[in-house]
Amino acid sequence: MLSEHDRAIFNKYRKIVDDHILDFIPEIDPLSKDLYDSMKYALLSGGKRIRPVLVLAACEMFNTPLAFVIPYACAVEYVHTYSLIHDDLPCMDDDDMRRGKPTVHKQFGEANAVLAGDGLLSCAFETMNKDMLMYLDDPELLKRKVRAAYSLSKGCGCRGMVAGQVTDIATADEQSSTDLINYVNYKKTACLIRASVMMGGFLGGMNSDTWEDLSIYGENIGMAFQLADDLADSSSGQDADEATYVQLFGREKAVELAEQYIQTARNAIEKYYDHGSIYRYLADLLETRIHE
Ligand code: GRG
Repeated sequence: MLSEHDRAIFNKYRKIVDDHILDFIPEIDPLSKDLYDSMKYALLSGGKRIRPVLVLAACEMFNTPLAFVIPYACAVEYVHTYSLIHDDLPCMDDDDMRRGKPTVHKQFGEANAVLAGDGLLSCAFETMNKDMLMYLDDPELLKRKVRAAYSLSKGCGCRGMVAGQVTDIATADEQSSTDLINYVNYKKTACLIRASVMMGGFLGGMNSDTWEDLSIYGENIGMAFQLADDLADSSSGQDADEATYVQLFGREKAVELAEQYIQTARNAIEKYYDHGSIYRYLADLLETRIHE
């Protein structure tokens, strides 16, 4: 049962992301208007904003001012949006529709879609670096921001999401094993979700005990998130030829495993529940989704 209180807090933060999502896109020369239009199209096409809200959880958990966190929350959504644009391309998943609308390459052409992804990825790091410039005289606060930015770099890059996508493609024709599926799910999906949680923690100045708890939460929520997505795809007949945990072991086992991840995530953060409605809500929401 989803708590109305937690849902209201989650929605409040989601609206904050919606209100600020274009704020950090730099002014783009009219000669490059296609770039702005395609990035804006993707950013405003109805994402759930789960990753940026997980960054903003720092405001609730550590009482961190919104202005301190919002550039980093938007940076994560820029990275996530880029990954979806590239994932939809004909050379990858070749999807025509996302969130009920034509994908970016269908709307703006393939070259513009590649460039919109490149633009968003660059914007993410430009946004964080520009913000850090304002803290050069405050090493303590700057440290928090550098750590948050590094967390995103690691989560989305060559040891995280991009690595997962490459492995997924490289092993598409192989007989899948549990280890391989877990590896791909961890890298492709959980790394960016964990990074979002950790970014919030770094920005909020977490201590080492909290680091451990948030890391466990982020990792397990991330793994459950991918299983929930696979379960939803299997219900709708999508990705029927993809090797997923659901394909390999069936829905019942996948639900059971997702429950285990969700429970581990909950155990890690329940002691923070007074200030952790966002974390709890996402765990509850995922639990609802896997039983749909
Ligand atoms: C192309 C470098 C590169 C990476 C792509 C994220 C990814 C890797 C591929 C997308 C395919 C996919 C379904 C990955 C699993 C992650 C996932 C469940 C994405 C969807 O996230 P949501 O549900 O999306 O948060 P919305 O639409 O709400 O933003």
